[in-house]
Amino acid sequence: PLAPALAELRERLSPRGNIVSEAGRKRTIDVFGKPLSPTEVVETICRDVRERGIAAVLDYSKKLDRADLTPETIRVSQAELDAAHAAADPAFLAAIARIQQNILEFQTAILHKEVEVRRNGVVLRQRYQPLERIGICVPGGAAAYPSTVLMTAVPAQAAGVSQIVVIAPPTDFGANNRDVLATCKAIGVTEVYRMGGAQGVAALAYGVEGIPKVDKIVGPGNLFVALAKRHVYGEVDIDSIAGPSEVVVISDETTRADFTAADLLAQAEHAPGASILITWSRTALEATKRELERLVQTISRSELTLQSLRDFGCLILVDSPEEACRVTSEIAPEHLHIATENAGALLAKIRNAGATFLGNYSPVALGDYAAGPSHVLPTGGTARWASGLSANHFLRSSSVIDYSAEALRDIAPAIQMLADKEGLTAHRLSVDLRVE
Ligand code: HSO
Ligand code: ZN
Repeated sequence: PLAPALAELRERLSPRGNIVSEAGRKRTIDVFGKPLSPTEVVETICRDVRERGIAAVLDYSKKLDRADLTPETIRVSQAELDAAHAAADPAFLAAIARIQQNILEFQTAILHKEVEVRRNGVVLRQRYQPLERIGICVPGGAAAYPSTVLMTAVPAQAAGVSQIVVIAPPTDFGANNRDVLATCKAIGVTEVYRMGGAQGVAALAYGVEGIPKVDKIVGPGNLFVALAKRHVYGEVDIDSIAGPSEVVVISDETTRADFTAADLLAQAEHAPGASILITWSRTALEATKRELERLVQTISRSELTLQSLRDFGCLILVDSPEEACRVTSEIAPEHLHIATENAGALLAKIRNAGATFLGNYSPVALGDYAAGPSHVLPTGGTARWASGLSANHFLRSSSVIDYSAEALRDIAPAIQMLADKEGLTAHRLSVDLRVE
């Protein structure tokens, strides 16, 4: 039976420590002299940053990230950004420029356009305006992610956001990383802070001395960043609560098994990352398994990747293409790669997926790094109701209503009827006076 099998799969695929897993919720951490849940730790930190401002941020940077910072050095200086950019390999900068162009082209094309509806004496409009100031969390734990700077900041630029703030932990993979800093400089992001975790999110949400508050916080992060974003939502907007990365690959006998194996390894390399193969071909399944065993020997993080595959990987044999689509839609994966013949026809049967990649020549890495849609995508089954980050998430819509006297007279009875039903006589009066 599909439902219980998928429930078990979902539980197994939600890696330990994740916000959505039992294990993640039960974990305790001792940073305040007693064991607290991750949520309690994050609430304590956020409250403290709200009350004590920059002093609290600096205290937590020291306590949790072992970084000795001052109100001056917490910001990456223009000189540091310039130096990182000047020292960068020109080929790296050329790649950044090319990718920036791809992202900008796609994100600009999908921007919501103003809509106007006109009929007798009535003008209705939907306006879209960019947010003014946004904050981007760039992770800095297991690897440096210049790609995340591109995949969050460039959509914001496409939307017309004027102030883009980047925060990254004070680590070699975070705000001290030259590739990350060179990328910021290359695309024109000049407000970069060395702060991560819950304290970084809280500083952005509430504002602290020298760092004005933002309107929205986006980007991935560890459990503490995720919980802090959830905590400050309402004070500011957020994109989503990101969990560990996942992929479902659907393959058949026309799929190159070595390609598929490499795609599954790429996901597992995020360690943890869930890599799932779904196929109705036993031959394809066996071939992928063989290629996984062969290729895992050749990659640099083979131990971590193998562990992630063991913990969160699976190969699923289904009866038919239809069942493959049903199972996939139930999983609602962050990434879906349909690597079969007639991939487009299968896509029509998929209900839920954050981003879909078609055919042998569209690996997920293409979307991770270069294609144009953002790689910040809904994880953990949230693709059922959430969308990947895009330029439109940096716009607000607001409506405009403009009626003539005649048009108001025409609709007045309907308004009066509803106002009477609700017993709101001043509402009724405001219309009566105008149509008398
Ligand atoms: N697969 C990650 C994005 C990423 N991959 C960054 C490599 N670098 C989440 O979609
Ligand atoms: Zn990736």
